[in-house]
Amino acid sequence: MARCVHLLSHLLLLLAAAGPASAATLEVLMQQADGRPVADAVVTLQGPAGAAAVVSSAEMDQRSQRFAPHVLAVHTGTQVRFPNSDNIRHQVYSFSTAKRFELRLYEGTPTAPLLFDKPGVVVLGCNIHDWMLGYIYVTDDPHFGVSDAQGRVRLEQLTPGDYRATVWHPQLADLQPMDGGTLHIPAAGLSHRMLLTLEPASADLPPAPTAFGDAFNRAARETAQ
Ligand SMILES: [Cu+2]
Repeated sequence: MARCVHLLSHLLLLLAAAGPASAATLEVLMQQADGRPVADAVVTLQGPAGAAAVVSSAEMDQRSQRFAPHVLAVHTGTQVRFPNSDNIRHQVYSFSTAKRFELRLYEGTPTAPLLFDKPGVVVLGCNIHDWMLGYIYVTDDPHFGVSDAQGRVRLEQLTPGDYRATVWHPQLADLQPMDGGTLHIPAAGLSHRMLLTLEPASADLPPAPTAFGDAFNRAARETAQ
């Protein structure tokens, strides 16, 4: 009996030691078929129960007349602040069913953040600057991340096991999420490459100064006459 208890305590010690060390890391590389990295791709994971990286607040800034970040991923129930780092006014709105809103002309950060309480894609625009386009991807999945300029997403503190991956990017057909398949993530972690087929991007940059365009169009009209 004493021996049995001794074995059991030994086993418990081993399990305790394995606890934190068994948190695995997933590294995803998002690429197009030709090898170009895909930035701003969201990957979300559903999987075995474990510590979920639920963040309850986030920020969608406006800098140089663009949304920053271009794509923000948040968990359902997150409060999002909309600071304005530009010294001009913006009027941010969305007609998306997951979150319909309009922030009246403002400078600086509106006092109250907005609650994103439904999963889905929220397309952001600005009434003043037509080219401004941003996205908030709201997910029920406990683990998620957005790829950087090199196409990399890193998800840490995952319980080893099988996960169901979902991928989203603003240039996927019809703005629909894509099934990312099942990923078996061992305790040692996993590096995984995902291929995305993207539609052409719509510009989210300010239009080029029009002086040249106007002169060009005038010259073209005159030539045509
Ligand atoms: Cu604006």
